[in-house]
Amino acid sequence: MKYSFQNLVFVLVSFMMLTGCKKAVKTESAVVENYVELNYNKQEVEIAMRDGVKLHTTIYTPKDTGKEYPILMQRTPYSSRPYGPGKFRKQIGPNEHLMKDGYIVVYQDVRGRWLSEGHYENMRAYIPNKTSNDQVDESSDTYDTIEWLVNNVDNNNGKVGVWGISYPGFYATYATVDAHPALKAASPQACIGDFFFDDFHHNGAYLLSYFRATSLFGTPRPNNDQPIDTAWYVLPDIQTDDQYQFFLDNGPLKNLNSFFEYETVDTQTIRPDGVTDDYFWNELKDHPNYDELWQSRGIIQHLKNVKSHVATMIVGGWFDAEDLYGPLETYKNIEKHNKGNYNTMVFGPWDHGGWARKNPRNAVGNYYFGDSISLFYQKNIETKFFDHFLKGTGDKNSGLPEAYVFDSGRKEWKTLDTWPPQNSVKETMFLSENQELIPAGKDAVPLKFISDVKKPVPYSEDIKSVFTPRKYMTDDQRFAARRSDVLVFETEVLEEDLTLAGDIMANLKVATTGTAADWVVKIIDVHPSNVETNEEMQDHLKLANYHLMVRSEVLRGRFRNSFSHPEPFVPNKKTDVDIKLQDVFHTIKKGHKLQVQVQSTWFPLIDLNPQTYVDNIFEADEEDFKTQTHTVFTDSFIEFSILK
Ligand code: PG9
Repeated sequence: MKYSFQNLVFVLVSFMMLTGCKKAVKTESAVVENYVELNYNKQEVEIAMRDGVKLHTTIYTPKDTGKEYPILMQRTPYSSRPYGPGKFRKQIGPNEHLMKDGYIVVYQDVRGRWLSEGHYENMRAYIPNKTSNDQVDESSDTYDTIEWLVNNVDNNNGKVGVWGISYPGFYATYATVDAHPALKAASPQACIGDFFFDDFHHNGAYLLSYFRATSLFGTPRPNNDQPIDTAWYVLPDIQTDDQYQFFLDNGPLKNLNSFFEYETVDTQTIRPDGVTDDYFWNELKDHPNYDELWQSRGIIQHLKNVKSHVATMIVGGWFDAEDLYGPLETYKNIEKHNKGNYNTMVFGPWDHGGWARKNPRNAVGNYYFGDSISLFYQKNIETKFFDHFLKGTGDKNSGLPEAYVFDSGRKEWKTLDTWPPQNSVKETMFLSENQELIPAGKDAVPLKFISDVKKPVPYSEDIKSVFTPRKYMTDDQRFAARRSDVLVFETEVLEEDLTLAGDIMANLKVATTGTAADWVVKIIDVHPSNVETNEEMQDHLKLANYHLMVRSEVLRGRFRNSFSHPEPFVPNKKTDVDIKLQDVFHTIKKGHKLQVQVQSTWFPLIDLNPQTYVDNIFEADEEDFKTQTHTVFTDSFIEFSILK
């Protein structure tokens, strides 16, 4: 009797269920709940850095000691927990394929966080040309950790990979700077590049929507900064889901200071300098410009000499609200300054970290992009990358392309030899007084709108009290298009597909009756009326005529000429404001329209601009906030990167 494969699997699984066999079955099906405990040993060690500070490090090693394994490490400010014997993560490593293939997986609390000793510095500045062991940063901490691991962990094959999403992604990028020779693969994912352009600021505008996240990094540990295994910070609670009304009623940013005094946080910490305010809130409010504090902590500037023994795969989401600047600039700068390196990028239709999730249906907010996009990435891209460089599998060049990018309009993957694509060309479209986007500019007509500080433009119809904003990146923009303080410009219905592939430059010619203003540009794919609504859609919305936001960006107008040296506007003087919008890969299909919206408030995604110039908006008073009349001239133009 010939047993079919299915029968064999059925017999095997039945046998194991009958015998209560505990060893996890390595099938394609979902991994059993306690897979890690069944297949890995866990140890926790304190690894001494070159300055003597010990970092708490959790090491998962395969129980099968019959072979050697590469090491995959994540360094994190979010804790390497669970701590203590007998407590295991449900999944370890970047994805379950790698976990099941067998790797030594390491998680480390970075310096000054959780159970690691030392003092935490947000986005710790890199120290070039170190001359002594007391000069330490995340590069030296990573180097010292790798040195310890390869010399002390049993059954390791001497090859190390690092990965991380978001802040852990920043540490993965950092690992490539003055990299340890055993570091062979790094995958910074949604990696923070610079807090003045990622997360807490966009082009100098403060992301008020990050308000709650401030304490996460701002509160020093209690008992004078001693290692601790439980969360010590308290996220401020505004006690309402209506963030728009709360922050509008709250008025100037200075009224938020009280949320960051120590009496509201359950800790008796006295900072080393005796200051009792929240660290990070102080830094945000005392450094409104791109000064040495922010500049010194950006990692992008240090990617000029990444050793060629480190293969890099930068991963990001086209609809990532938190870190888009970081992964794009990380990929581009490694590519620009390290010509011989293996450096690739993967960008898909994901929000922050979406590629690491296992839900088979991939959507961002209201918008559905397809099934198993993340699962495809995990199995066929991420696993292939690490297996190749750490286990030597696959052909000589991993078989992966330079750019694995998803066209969010056509909803399909493309593999390209470069990013941006070689056949992507700049095309200019001008704004017109008839709300059109036209290929050739006409006379400069002033289009005016009232920017009312009492009625700022909401950043979404669906504003909730969030830790960080996410969903809005694909929100429908019809609600905004119908406001008199949002200027709308759009093409005719497209007679053929138009593929945006690369960055977008908005070259605005503006004026204001005031002396300060923010400028927001949104790029929108206007859907026709004959499209099927998908299940993710909010009840009151339909996909027919959906105004899908594809890209958006703000520039705080004072920084139009320099992020470090802000300038007021001269009232009523026509002024250039150029805004770079991050890369997109999106086909606006035939039958759709390309639309551009221009506005000056985006609340409370970003804080409200007083619209009268003050040196520091975090210190502005109620009377500084004034409604103004803004003007956009129709010789403003948008430079798109179009795939030919
Ligand atoms: N980049 C993300 C973040 C940083 C800081 C505050 C809140 C979020 C992240 O690490 O997830």
